Amino acid sequence: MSYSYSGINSNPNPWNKGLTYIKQKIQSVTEDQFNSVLLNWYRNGEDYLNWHSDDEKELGQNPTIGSVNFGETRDFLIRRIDNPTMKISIPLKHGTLLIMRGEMQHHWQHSVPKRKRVKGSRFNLTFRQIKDSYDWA
Ligand SMILES: O=C(O)CCC(=O)C(=O)O
Repeated sequence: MSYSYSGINSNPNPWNKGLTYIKQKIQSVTEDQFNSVLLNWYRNGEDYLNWHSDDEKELGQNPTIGSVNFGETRDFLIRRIDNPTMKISIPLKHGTLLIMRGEMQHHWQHSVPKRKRVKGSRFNLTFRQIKDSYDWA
C-alpha cells in the first residue's frame, strides 16, 4: 500500500500513541476526523516548501487540514490564486495549530519560504482525511 505526495511514493506506517493523541486533540477542535498525517521536516532555514494548494482529489472537494508545528518558528505564507500580490505571512511558532478548511484550497496557495537566518530545525504534521475512494496502489 503506498501513497504519492509531492512526487514521492511513501509507504504509510500505522498510528502510534503520540500521533493518535495529537490527532484526537486536533479533531476535538476541528470536529473533523483525520485518517492520515504527513510529516514535513525542515532541517534549517534552507529547507522550504514551494507554493501549492492541497488540492489532490483524494482529499475531496473542501478538505480540512490540521497543521501542527514543532521547533523553530517559520513563516507560513498564503496568497490568492487570482491575485498573487495579495499575500499574508503567518509566523508559526512551536506548538501552533493552523487549520485550513472550507474553500481555502480553491482560492489560496501556501508556501514555507527559505529563511537564511533560521539555523534550527522544525517539523510540521499535517492531518488529513483521505477519502475511501482513494486507490491505494
Ligand atoms: O510546513 C508547513 O507548515 C506547510 C506544510 C504544507 O504546506 C503541506 O504539507 O502541504
